[in-house]
Amino acid sequence: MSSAPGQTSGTRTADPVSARAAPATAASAVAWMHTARFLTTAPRLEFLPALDVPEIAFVGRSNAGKSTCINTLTQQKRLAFASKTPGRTQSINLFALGKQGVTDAVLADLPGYGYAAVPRQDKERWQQVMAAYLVTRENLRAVVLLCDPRQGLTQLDDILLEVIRPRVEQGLKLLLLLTKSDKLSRGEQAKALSIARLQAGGGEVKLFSALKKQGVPETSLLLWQWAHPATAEPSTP
Ligand SMILES: Nc1nc2c(ncn2[C@@H]2O[C@H](COP(=O)(O)OP(=O)(O)OP(=O)(O)O)[C@@H](O)[C@H]2O)c(=O)[nH]1
Ligand SMILES: [Mg+2]
Repeated sequence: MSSAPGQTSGTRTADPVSARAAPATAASAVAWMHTARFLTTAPRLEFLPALDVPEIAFVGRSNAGKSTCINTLTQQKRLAFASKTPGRTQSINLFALGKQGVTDAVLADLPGYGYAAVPRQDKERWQQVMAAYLVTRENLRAVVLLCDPRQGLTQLDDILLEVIRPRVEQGLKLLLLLTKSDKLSRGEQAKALSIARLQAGGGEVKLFSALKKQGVPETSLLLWQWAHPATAEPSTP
């Protein structure tokens, strides 16, 4: 990655008119996702640039599949760093979305939590950074909480849900994404969905597989709608 922490590559943000112009079909949402490009990386919260476009954060346990999910949604092999080794993502990485180079939303890939081999001090530091990000990030529009349904929600996932609950009550969108669904039978998928719906506290729940591309159009469309609330809502006569 060539950019120094806190540095952003040149970006124009969308005016409300161009944001309204995009059609809301799954196919166009998938094409929108494909426009993703690296924006910046921040080792600490204070290096994150203030932005005025909607931001969608990908959070979850280390190894849950956050970076892989971003690469799959954006159809780019190595936009986000994915790895078999938990703890691969160490900084907050932002990716800009929008056609013709006009940024109308941003995806944030966050380091995972709960990886046992990370020293306790680092873990606690990161949990504080994460909580601060989720509570204070002004343009945060949606949180995608990724969870491997074979493990279910962990204690740290529950804490995260508690941290964001006040913002969810005020309109922050939440998607609980059940990753690696290719590892589950159809019956196990249905069971995982119904358990997760009880846990999601009114948030959306979807199955996702990077391997089988399950959930890609649905998730893309949902994120597009959340990033363009004025356009996505049915117009009143
Ligand atoms: N079978 C299968 N494996 C997956 C899927 N998504 C991710 N993986 C694998 O899970 C491992 C972790 O994926 P990452 O995307 O790096 O996970 P992460 O949540 O970004 O991890 P951290 O950066 O450590 O927080 C990798 O070996 C991926 O190949 C999936 O849909 N199916
Ligand atoms: Mg990662």
